[in-house]
Amino acid sequence: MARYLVPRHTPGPPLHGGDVRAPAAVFESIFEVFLVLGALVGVVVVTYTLYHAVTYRATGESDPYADSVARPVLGELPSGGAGGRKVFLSLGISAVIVVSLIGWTYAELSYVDDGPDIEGEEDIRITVEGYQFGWTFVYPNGYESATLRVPRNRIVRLDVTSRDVFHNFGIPAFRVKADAIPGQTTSAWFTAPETGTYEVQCYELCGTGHSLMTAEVEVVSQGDYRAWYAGTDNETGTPNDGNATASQTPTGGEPA
Ligand SMILES: [Cu+2]
Repeated sequence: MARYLVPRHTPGPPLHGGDVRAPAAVFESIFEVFLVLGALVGVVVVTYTLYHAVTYRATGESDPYADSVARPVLGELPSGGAGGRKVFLSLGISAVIVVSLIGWTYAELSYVDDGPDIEGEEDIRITVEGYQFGWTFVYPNGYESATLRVPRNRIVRLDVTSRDVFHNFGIPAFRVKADAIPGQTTSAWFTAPETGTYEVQCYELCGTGHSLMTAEVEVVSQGDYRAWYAGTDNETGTPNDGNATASQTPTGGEPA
């Protein structure tokens, strides 16, 4: 597994001058914002609770605050804490935080869903076909491969479908995941900032070979990609790239 996580750095032009955020970066920022806000709210709530637990702890007397504190009864809004203002304040702050998070997250996920709109973008649109048990990648010129070879720092758009049963195409390193459903096409996109080899997995239990339904993503420099792609013109068939094992039916009957 580790070999998929070690990128080899190659210098190249930045992705559209930094205009395009990769889905992986979007998910990363959503995670960070939720982590920071959640930790912040947690610290405030726990500190406030502990402070009051210590301040108003039982001291052996029956109720030392019986005279100074009005205890609320069931069904009644607490009148202590500045006449219930605290309750409305905390509800209000919570509502503002939650509504803002929902709005912001929705906008972020819509961006990932729609994909970036870039003028003059080199069209790298690849059809992904899932089958029991492997993946075929079809390039615009008809070239088919068992390995997804893409240039780094480019928008790669995928049209994902299936030849037989429901599959789910996923590249964990790039936070890409799309249903592969026969007769339907699901769109997905990603950008890969670093060259290297990454792993494709199927994320929908699709039969005995489900767990073997992997493929490799080879991210190469833009120059290498153009040179390679020019050599694939009108050539059809799975190239001998050593990844053909993914298409073989497993003999072990391994549980998925
Ligand atoms: Cu599958």
